[in-house]
Amino acid sequence: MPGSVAERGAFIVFEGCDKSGKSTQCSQLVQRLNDAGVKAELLKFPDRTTTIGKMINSYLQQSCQIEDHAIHLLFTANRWEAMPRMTELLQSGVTLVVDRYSFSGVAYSAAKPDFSVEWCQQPERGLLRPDHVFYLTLSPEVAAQRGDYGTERYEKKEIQAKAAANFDLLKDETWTVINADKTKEDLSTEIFEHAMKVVDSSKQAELAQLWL
Ligand code: 2DT
Ligand code: MG
Repeated sequence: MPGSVAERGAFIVFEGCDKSGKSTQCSQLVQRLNDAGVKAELLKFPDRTTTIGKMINSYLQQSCQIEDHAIHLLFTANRWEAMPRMTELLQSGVTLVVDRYSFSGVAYSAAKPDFSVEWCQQPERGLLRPDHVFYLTLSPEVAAQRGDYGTERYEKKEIQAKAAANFDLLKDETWTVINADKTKEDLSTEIFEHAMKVVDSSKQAELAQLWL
């Protein structure tokens, strides 16, 4: 079209506690978007494949200790190192579906004693701001039915409950809270329909920065 500027992709994030089905929903959304002719890629934080990500992986698997402030900053650095590539993909029209982001960074670190939400947000300031966040919540009953947590650090009821309370503090108008007690198929249809609207409304919008 003459005079039209290139359309960018949408930046869509999934947040929620463990076992909320985030990863499944992320993959299904990418699949459905691609099937609908929308170029989309799946990303995940922490990205355990980079040098920083490998340190985070060892920490989560409890094979090393890292001081609480230091690990918080490593999780953040793991996002900063991804910014150039994410910006390029979005600018080139690719929609990014991202499994966890800064909100997990803040929610889990601020669940530790003596950590404030504000302190945790500070190093995240200026990262790319998502166009939309799907926040998957799970009732404690359904969470219990889904079986035991794994053995990674943070996979404990008390920490998940504190993280959930912190997520609630971070919600804004760009979030949709989705009750994930429903079947996978119902959820995935609901999310896809909403995501298509986000893809549409993000095309001409400027990329923005988080918490500035
Ligand atoms: P996964 O189970 O999704 O791989 O997450 N976490 C995650 C943080 O503490 N800070 C962060 O910035 C991010 C992205 C949540 C592994 C765990 O890491 C936590 C669960
Ligand atoms: Mg996990």
